[in-house]
Amino acid sequence: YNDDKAIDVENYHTYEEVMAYLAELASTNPLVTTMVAGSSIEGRDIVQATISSDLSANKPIAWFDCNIHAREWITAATCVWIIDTITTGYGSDPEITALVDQYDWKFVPIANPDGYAFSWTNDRLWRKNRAVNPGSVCVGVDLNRNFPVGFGGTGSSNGPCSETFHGAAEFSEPESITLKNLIAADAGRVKTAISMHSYSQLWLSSYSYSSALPAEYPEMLRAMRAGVDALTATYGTVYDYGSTGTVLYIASGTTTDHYYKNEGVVHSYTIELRDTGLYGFELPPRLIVPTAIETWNGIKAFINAI
Ligand code: ING
Ligand code: ZN
Repeated sequence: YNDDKAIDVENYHTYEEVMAYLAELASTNPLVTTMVAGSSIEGRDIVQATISSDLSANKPIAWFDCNIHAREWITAATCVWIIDTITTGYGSDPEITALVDQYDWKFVPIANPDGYAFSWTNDRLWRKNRAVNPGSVCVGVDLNRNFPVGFGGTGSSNGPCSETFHGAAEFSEPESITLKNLIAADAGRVKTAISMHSYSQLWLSSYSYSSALPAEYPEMLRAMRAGVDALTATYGTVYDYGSTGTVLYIASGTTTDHYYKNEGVVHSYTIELRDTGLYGFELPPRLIVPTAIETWNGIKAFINAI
């Protein structure tokens, strides 16, 4: 790999390594700025990286949260790979140059730093954050059940020992407040907000808290189809797409419903990356680059379609 970089983007990296990569990028590449958007329960920085060719232009934004679930390592790896590809390609790759001239690109590569760190050191399959739950021996809140739309409803649990524990109240967790604040800070400019998850190979829209369909669903379907068609055209990886409540299952209190329903981001999606269960959350490193390439091809086609 390129020795000039703090990390090799074709491998998985610890929280500290990813943060070092982002810091180095911000200090060496004029397109990149980083900000500490918030702190986790255990005091780790939640960092947003922005790629912009002109911050003063207030362009529309393509926004991504990655690794809100600790064990879904392919999501941070894919977001880092995309950051690397955009920053490397700007000025030489015409399609990337056009996409950066048209949009500001913002990424929260590790939205759940404590859970991510814990999944490296203690439990590879940890999902939640690392909140201490009063009155329970069980740790952690499912951050993707801690948002307000349908909070506490179907597909979430009020038991702190559950993998889908919604927390004591909506926005009880600093990690979910941080994402909420980032989207709200760019209100009116966020053209698309995408939450990266794994695994299942799905491109999902609202609603997730019910099987009802949003008013803009035909437009969402058209955009998702454009993304999935280009993704699949890359290596033949099969994806399904549609509303979360009809394609996957009902889940209340999710990011995607919040960005759509409360922040007015029509093109709000969850992408469930590879695979369909052979390796599951423990996708081997050799599959990072193919996963990232096909996902990026899908995102490019999707964004050119909206
Ligand atoms: N899947 C998501 C989860 O939080 C999901 C599925 C997506 C639910 C979008 C709701 C909205 O359960 C994983 N793998 O985390
Ligand atoms: Zn997930």
